[in-house]
Amino acid sequence: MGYEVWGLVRGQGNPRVRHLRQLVGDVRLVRADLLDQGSLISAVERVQPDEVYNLAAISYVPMSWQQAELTGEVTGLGVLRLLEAIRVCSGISASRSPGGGQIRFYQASTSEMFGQVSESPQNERTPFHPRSPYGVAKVYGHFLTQNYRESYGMYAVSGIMFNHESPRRGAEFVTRKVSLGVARIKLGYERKVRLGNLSASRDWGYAGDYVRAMQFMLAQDAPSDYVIGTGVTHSVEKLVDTAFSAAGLNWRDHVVTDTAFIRPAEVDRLCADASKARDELGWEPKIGFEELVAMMVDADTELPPAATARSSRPSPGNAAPGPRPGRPDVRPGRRRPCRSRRSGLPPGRRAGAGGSRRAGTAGR
Ligand code: G4F
Repeated sequence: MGYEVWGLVRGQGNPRVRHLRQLVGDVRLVRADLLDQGSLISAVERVQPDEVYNLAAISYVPMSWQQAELTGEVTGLGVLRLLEAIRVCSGISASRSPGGGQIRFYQASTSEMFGQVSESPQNERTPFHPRSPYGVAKVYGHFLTQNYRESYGMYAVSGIMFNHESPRRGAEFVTRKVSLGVARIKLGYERKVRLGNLSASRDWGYAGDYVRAMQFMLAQDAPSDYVIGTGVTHSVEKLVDTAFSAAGLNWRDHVVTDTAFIRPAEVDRLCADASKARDELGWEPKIGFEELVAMMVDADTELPPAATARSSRPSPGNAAPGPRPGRPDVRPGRRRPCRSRRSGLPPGRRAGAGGSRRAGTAGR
């Protein structure tokens, strides 16, 4: 694709490294940690990137109540350490030097910063009201990126990304939890999937489309922040209905609501106004909601049996830490014959990228 991509990995004997090598064998790896300033400076010195994409975070919102301080350190202060590493390695002094440095920086900001929204849809001028330690930490990273742009003239931008999904999504997030649940039920491994708030609404898009937007953002003449989303919002209940229908199942036979997954403070409804990205970047999403959900259900249905058969029971790591009043609502289920649907895209398709540049990505 014209890019030489480096990924940042942390920790001793990190088991994800082997998985990463299987998925994207051509990505080169460099060791560093967002908690360790010196290691980040060394990584930037070694790779000499043209572009740095900071996708690293403790990104599972319920986890941010359980480990609020660590979330602040990684998701918030990690942005500061990465920007400082770029600033130091670029030789940018403490005084403003417009256009200083060659390294372009992308920060993964999030629609969670809007939280309890004051207007809908949300655009780049919508005020922030985050509802979780994760959202608060992301607001810090967002404003810090803007501040380094204004203070040092660095090419540093934020993409305010609404929820973006794919067959590679972690199993703790609701889209993948549902697609895996559907696959397990369809294949006869399980009968139920336990979920929290079905009335929350999200603007869900395809991750590959959003990666394309990130690349466009770093290719502009002037740095600027952009909202990235589809402009179409659906409830969790609609997601569930669409996913079960794609497999020929009725969700009401299989979905159990469980207060363990209700959050202490919820973001009720998010919807993007991405008109700035459309007008200035020429960006538009290519994959719609139904196609995305069918892609994820298909991919999980075709996983090797060992992967699909794993238990999806709530664990301390994926249940919300909020109050747990009452008992779970458990409804009797029954099996239905299954219908298979193919999507036009291969599962896990990678986003396209052009040019001939070195990109470093930080993912946690
Ligand atoms: O899939 P979710 O966990 O995603 P959430 O909280 O919107 O955050 C994701 O998107 C953000 C925006 O891009 C990112 F910044 C963030 O890092 C992450 O990638 O939950 C979506 C909705 C919530 O309202 C939640 O309460 O689904 C509701 N939900 C209902 N039952 C559930 C469940 N969420 C999860 N994870 N598990 C459930 O059982």
